[in-house]
Amino acid sequence: MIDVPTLVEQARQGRPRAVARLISLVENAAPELREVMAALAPYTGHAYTVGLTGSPGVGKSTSTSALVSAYRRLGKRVGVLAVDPSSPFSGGALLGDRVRMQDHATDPEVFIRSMATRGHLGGLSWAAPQALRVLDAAGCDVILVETVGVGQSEVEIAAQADTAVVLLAPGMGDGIQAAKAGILEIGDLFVVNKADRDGADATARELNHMLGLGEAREAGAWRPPIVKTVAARGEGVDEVVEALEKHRAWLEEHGELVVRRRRRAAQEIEAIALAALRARIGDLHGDRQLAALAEKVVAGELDPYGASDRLVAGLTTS
Ligand SMILES: Nc1nc2c(ncn2[C@@H]2O[C@H](COP(=O)(O)OP(=O)(O)OP(=O)(O)O)[C@@H](O)[C@H]2O)c(=O)[nH]1
Ligand SMILES: [Mg+2]
Repeated sequence: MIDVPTLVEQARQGRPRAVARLISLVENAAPELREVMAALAPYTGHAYTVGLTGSPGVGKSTSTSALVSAYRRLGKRVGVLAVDPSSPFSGGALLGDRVRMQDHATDPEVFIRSMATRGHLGGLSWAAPQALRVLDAAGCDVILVETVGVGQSEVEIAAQADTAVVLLAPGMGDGIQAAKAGILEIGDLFVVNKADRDGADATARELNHMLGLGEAREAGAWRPPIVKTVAARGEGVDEVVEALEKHRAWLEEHGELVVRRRRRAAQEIEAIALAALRARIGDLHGDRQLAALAEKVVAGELDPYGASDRLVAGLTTS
């Protein structure tokens, strides 16, 4: 038996084990989640979330770790959610499952968690926002979400943050790659990392050109800054924090913060509803009913819309 009220209370006090257990419930799509989320709801809405995305190897984890240090110097409690499509579930390790994060492994004001994307029951769009809720209720001032900028749902997770940071590195043909993946348009802030390497200035110029940053914009519009960093040495990271704070202030000033959060909540609700519907179709009809309908469709006795109507009608009448 899981004592949800006690777990939630401990998580609110920032106890790492309780936070880890709650996120495990999210990963496992545990039946207690409904109760957990209801209990957490009044304590959410405090954290500022920052999504970091970019091609594999551009330095997202290194930058995230450097940002954690920078925010810790400001006395902030920091959460990190690394959404990692390549690694299997780490199964509950809250701390230090990535080498780069070891620096923070013993800091009680830092919560680090990685989540695998593949094989998750409800999908990433279902799980990631709920993990964020746990970290938010645990009193994190800032939550950094690292996702690899490949795959639509990974990019979406970053885009749903209060501020989306797109990282690039010189000499990887990255500008073009990023444009293909469609991640440039989500950037509120661009970081050209590995500025210790040749070509950082050229990458920044190319980016500036591609984004049309030199062109005139509407008064009051946000103009995404480009910051050069050497994350491995912590260089430029304070400038990134400064740019993040500016964007956050802009969001608040223009009423955009609440707009973004409502949009994020709408997507979250939809993801949960879709998962629930899918589960209900499975429960009610099982494969048998679906197979019977498929048989009729193949035989030409029923069209797929009619078949779908029957499936959905069964959900609402019973
Ligand atoms: N020269 C240089 N190397 C860096 C810099 N930042 C990170 N690296 C190195 O780049 C490599 C990849 O860094 P990560 O932080 O793991 O990159 P990532 O984007 O998180 O990688 P994935 O999560 O695998 O997509 C590591 O070997 C880092 O040490 C930098 O500013 N300069
Ligand atoms: Mg990484």
